[in-house]
Amino acid sequence: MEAETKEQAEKDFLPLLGTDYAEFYVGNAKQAAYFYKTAFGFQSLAYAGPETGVRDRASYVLQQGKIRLVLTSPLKSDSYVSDHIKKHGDGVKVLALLVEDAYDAFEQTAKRGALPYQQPQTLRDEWGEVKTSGIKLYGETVHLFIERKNYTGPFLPGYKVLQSDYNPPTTGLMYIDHCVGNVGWNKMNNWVNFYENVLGFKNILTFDDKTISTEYSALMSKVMSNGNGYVKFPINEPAEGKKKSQIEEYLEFYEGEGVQHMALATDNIVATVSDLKNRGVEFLTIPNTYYDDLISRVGHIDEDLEPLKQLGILVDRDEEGYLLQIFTKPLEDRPTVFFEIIQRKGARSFGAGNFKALFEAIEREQAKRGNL
Ligand code: TYF
Ligand code: FE
Repeated sequence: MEAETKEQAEKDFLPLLGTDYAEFYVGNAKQAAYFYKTAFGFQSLAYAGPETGVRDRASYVLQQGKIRLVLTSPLKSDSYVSDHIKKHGDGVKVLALLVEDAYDAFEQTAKRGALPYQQPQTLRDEWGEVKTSGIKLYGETVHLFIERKNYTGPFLPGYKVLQSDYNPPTTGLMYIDHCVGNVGWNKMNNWVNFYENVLGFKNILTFDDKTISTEYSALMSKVMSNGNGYVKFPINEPAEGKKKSQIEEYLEFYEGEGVQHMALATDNIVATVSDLKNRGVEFLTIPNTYYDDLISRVGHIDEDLEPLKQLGILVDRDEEGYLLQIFTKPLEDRPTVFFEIIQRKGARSFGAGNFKALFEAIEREQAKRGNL
């Protein structure tokens, strides 16, 4: 057998099978679960709290397609969850990644410089065992590694199936396409290096302050992807511009670095967004003039223009195809986390052609809040 090059030997040190779940720390998980079920069509999956022997918090696990959200609230003020909410408001604490081997994931990343968040442990219940470990990410956000190949339970040991009588229909959301982090001034490359060196990711796209129209926006962004492309984490940092960067506004109100948006994929964005709007989800609005030259800009698309225009859905094309996307307003009173709804039709990019229209829409919201 030929000798393996160093690169080949290194390349699969952290095989990721996908995103296992995203956990939000929120002030009132019961109400948050109601919101994500009612407005976004998530389904009740599991629960942990006093009724299941957990004394200090309540966690609701919701699912739609492959997307799992966990909503966790503290039951007392003296709690790491309370501390997190007091500082950041509702936000994403955990981005959990599905791995083959959670002990090895910890060892491999720790030896490459990851800061430990949770030592590897094995959790057991009547459905088998789950192995987990965790490392620190930007701000107070963390990555957990989840190994569940010997587990048949609803979620994790400690959780029980949650049978709810309230089950609004789904809205067609299928999987998490990407999760974007906002980091501090000049910190983007630190986190790019972290994803490259510690997790073995690659920088697949870069938007510098020249690519992004300088007139309107002031941010830089690099997209990090793992080897199989299942997991993508763009990183934004603020840049100096004429107006206050949307990233700066986030950092101010989140009181630190954290997850800015999660992009949720659908295979019928017109149906999904119509449904979400009818359920009260609020989206950023784009001027009608955006649609005047859309077809000359992106060429033929399968969708009728009129519903896209009615709903405010954006379209962009790259060498491989096109994508449709739209952004919700912030999901909290603090202008922090929001969702993107995305449908990919071949394109693997992130909608750079929409940045100007999108950032102008964000700036109109910033101005309403007095933060521009
Ligand atoms: O994830 C992306 O790159 C796109 C566009 O502050 C984007 O969704 C980039 C930066 C930003 C908001 C959206
Ligand atoms: Fe995005």
